[in-house]
Amino acid sequence: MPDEKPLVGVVMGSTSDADVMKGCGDILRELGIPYEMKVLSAHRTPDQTRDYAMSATGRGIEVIIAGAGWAAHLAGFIAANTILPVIGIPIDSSPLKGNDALLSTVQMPPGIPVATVAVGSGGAKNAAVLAAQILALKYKPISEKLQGYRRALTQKAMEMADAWTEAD
Ligand code: RP5
Repeated sequence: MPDEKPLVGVVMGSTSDADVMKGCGDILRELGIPYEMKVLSAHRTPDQTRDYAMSATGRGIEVIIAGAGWAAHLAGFIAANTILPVIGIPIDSSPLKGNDALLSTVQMPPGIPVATVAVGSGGAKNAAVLAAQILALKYKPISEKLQGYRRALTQKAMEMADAWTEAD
């Protein structure tokens, strides 16, 4: 996989977002999807973020995932500068526990959507799965990996339910 060109661009607003974003990379790797991960900020490095968004298609990126906290404009700013699908993860890094990031990520004006997933680490994982679902329309191996991922989830849930007793 390291030799393959990335299909997914994963960006986060700060190095402090890395713990939350880790689950995103873990699932992309599990599904065999080549990706790149970068730290870019709509507020602190706007020129570099714009360049990244505008060059993504030319570099072979097909989906962008952007995670940010506080007044999170990263996903929306990237969406404004590319027509690639953009998935936004509101990160719960502020005193408002991600409520601020959720609204600033999800409430995009008509015409410039950001597909916003759940707040925090669960959302980071779901962003990877959603990116895979988009890519699965075109790449059969990714579709097969996703189907296996779903089967494993179901299997695990059934095993846990079978092992559970009220005494637990
Ligand atoms: C946002 O501000 C980042 O996405 C991060 O969640 C938050 C805080 O960043 P740091 O001050 O920790 O660098 O832009």
